[in-house]
Amino acid sequence: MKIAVDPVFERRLNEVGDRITVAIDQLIPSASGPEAQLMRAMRHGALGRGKRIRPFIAIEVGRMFGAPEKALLRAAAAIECVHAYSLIHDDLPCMDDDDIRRGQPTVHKAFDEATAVLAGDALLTLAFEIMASPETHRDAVMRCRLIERMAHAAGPRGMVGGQMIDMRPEIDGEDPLQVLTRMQRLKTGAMITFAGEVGALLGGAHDHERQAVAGFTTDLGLAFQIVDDLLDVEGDEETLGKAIEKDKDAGKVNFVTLLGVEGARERVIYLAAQAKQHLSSFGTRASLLVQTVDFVLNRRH
Ligand code: GRG
Repeated sequence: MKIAVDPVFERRLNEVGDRITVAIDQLIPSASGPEAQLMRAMRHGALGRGKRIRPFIAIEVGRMFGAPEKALLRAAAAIECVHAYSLIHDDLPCMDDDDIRRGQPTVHKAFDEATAVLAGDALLTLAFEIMASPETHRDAVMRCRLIERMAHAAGPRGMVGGQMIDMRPEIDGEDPLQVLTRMQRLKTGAMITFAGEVGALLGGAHDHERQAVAGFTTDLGLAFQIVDDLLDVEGDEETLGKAIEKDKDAGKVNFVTLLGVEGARERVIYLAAQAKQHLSSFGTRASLLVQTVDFVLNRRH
């Protein structure tokens, strides 16, 4: 499964990641009063060493269709704020109860639980404020579209719905692989798919182009989750920046427990090839996105 990741791709991913970090830092308000702790907790949760893969997808899909850079950067920053919120809440004792995230104490450990809940809430609402601002796009119809799609991807029919299934899978009588695939599609897949959609919408892509991008992000999202499950058994905690064997310890079903390590690897390779196939009609314009697939396959954190 090892494919060398192009250094040009890595430099581009790092560049985008740095720009997103700076943008979010500037978008989180500064405060000196009693609410200053909230802003510190938001920065702690959002500015750590994340891969910024969702913003990268949004920006690179957008560039492929000639979308305006400022709109892309702000919308991508909003996506990363939603992601950061989800990680903060996912780490809480009432959910996954994790102490380490991105190689540093989780927000409720560095601060306290109430602050972590509020920091997550504030990042989520900040994301909508960013998307709704005329600074992101002058056309109100486009802004409404982005807001509606983001709410859909993050909400009950997307990430939050998937998290609920993850907490109470109720597999009785159903095919566990089907339940798991649906859960993943909502919990992890919806925001990855939304990232591609943002680039396509802001770039004015045609319907058939948007469908190709959606096919790519759907397969990539599933591959991403299966790799996450493989890293849970094969990764090391220091590189991952979080605890491993969490699913095993919690007695949870995941793609590796259902398919086995080899079966999971085969599934990832199949999905990766399919994800690349969706991009074939874009030719060399999609080469960075094609390399994103290899990056996801090779990721160690
Ligand atoms: C609590 C509302 C709510 C939702 C939680 C996305 C999510 C839903 C939880 C994240 C927990 C998790 C480990 C999910 C599996 C895959 C995944 C999304 C990993 C984290 O994303 P990365 O690898 O993280 O992109 P970085 O740190 O690189 O940004």
